[in-house]
Amino acid sequence: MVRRALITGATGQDGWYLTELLAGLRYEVYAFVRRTSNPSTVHPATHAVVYGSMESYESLFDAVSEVKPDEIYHLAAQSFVHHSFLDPFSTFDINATGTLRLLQVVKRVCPGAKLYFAGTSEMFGNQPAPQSETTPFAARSPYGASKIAAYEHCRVFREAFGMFVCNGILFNHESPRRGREFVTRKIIDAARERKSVVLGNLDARRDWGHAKDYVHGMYLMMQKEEPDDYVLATGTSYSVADFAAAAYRAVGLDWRDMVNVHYSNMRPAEVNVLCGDASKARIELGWSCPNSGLANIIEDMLNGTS
Ligand code: G4F
Repeated sequence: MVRRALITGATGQDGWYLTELLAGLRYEVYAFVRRTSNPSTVHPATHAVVYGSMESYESLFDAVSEVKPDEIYHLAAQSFVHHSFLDPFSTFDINATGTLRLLQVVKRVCPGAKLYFAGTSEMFGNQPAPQSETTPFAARSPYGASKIAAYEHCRVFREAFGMFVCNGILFNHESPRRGREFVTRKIIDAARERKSVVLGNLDARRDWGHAKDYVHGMYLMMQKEEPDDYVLATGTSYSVADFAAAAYRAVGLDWRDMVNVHYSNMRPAEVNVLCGDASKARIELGWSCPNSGLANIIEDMLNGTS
């Protein structure tokens, strides 16, 4: 029996690597894509594209009815934290209400399907590190707040209706397919071209892993008998300055000559230190992150090999 996976947010970084992984495992992968998205970013191994948006209950209903997926990987989101301060309404509608629309559709159309929800370490805000599944949430951005609302709905549907819904709580993960608005890609693009870059807060610390490892973790969560919530993280954090220093060093330049700071790249509220404890995923899922590690991520992003 061929397994069918429906991926929302299939045109993003994680959608790309997840499609590659699932197609390699002989899944039929269906990409749920906004009509405005650039179709060229759908992985070539995609079985079929179904059009719709997280704002449209009807389009979700039609897509899920048509595909009848065994597994749904819900990655679609307004995922740029900075933008969420400027447009909290559409951030909430896409991320929180959109997830609720999908949950309701799955409940009505195929309640036996497994659903993965892309939660995030942004939900922890400034809680002390290391953050794990038992760390209380304390969002610092409309993005984080929208993801907490979605996470809670996923938990409620799991408990109230017995649906298989997993919440991944993923720390930052990068790759050559990372969007240009994120700090790692911004630094890497500048370093590769031997140009200077204008950044915001250099002191913020992030636990950066490689997207390839993290989509594998999503898949492992969905293979469990019982749904649960899992943190995926490397357990090591670096500052934005550390990342810039390492990236420019890799091309033979001194970051102190290349990095400038402008307040327009600062956020009204910052998450200062994210560093995750992924012990539960390592023990219960057998998850590991062999492609992660700062030097490997930087090399991969500079070379754009995967
Ligand atoms: O690369 P970032 O924009 O990623 P951020 O905000 O940590 O969010 C990413 O990871 C989350 C998981 O924790 C995801 F949920 C989310 O969707 C996204 O993938 O910023 C990283 C850090 C921040 O502290 C930011 O203030 O870098 C700092 N920073 C400094 N200068 C900058 C810049 N960020 C951006 N984007 N651009 C700058 O010029």
